[in-house]
Amino acid sequence: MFKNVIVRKPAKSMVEGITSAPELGKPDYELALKQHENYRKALKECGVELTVLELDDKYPDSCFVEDVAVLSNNCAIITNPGAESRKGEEEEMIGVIKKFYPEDKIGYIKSPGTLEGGDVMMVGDHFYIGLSARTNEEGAKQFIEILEKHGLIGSVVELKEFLHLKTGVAYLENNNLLVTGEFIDNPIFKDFNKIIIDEDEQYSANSIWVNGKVIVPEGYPNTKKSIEDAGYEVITVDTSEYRKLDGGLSCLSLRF
Ligand code: CIR
Repeated sequence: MFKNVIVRKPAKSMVEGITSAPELGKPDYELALKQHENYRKALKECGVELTVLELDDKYPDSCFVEDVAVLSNNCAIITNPGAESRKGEEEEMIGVIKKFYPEDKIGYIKSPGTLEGGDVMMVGDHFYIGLSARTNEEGAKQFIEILEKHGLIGSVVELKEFLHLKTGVAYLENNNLLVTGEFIDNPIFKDFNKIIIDEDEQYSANSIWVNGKVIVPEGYPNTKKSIEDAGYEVITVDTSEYRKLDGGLSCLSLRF
C-alpha cells in the first residue's frame, strides 16, 4: 500500500516541454492545471497523503516528478535524467525526499550513468529497469548496486521503441500486468497475467495502481473495461495536455 504521493504542479513553461508528437499541438496550460487538480483528487480518493510541490518554470518537464526519483519502502534513489533539459530537476527533489528518508537510505545515480524513473517498474522487491534513450547501462548498473545494498533486486529490459519502460507496461499488483506493443511477447514478462492493451489504446498502458484502485486515462474504453473485468475499481482522469508531452499518469507522481 502507498501512504504518500509527491506531485509537482505543471510549470507555465510546460508549453516548451519535450515531445515526440508535435502534431498533437502545444498543451493548453489552463486545462493542464485543471487536469492536474483532478489527478490530485483521484489520488486522494485512493487514500494517500499528498505533498504538492510548487511549479518550477526553470524546468518545462518538471511536473513529471516520477523521472527524478525512485522511492520504495527500503530506500530512495535520486536519478540522473538522461534528457539534457531535465538535468538539475533531481536537485530540486533531494530536499523533499530528505523529509521522508534518512541520509543512509538515499542513493544517487551519478554520471556517466543516467536513469529516469519512468524506466523503473517495481514488482514487490524486484525492480525492472528499461534500457532506453534516457537510461543507460551504467545507470542501470548503479541502480542495481544501490537496490542490493538495501535488500532489493533489479534486472534490465531492452527497449526498442517506447520512451520509457512504463510507457508500455504497468504492474497492477496480484501478478497482473498491463502490457502493450513491443512488450507483449517479451519473454521477460511471460509469467505475469497479462492484460493486453490494443494498439489504438496504447497510451492507456500508462495507468497506475494505487491502493487497490486503478487510475486510467480518460478516453480508453477497452482498457477501462479490461481492468474492471480483472476486478479493479477504475477512476478515470483526463490527461490530454500531458499526452502532448509524452507524459501520462505514472509520470505525474511519486507513490510510496
Ligand atoms: C520527457 O520527455 O521527459 C517528458 N516530456 C515526458 C516524461 C514522461 N515521463 C514518464 O513517462 N515517466
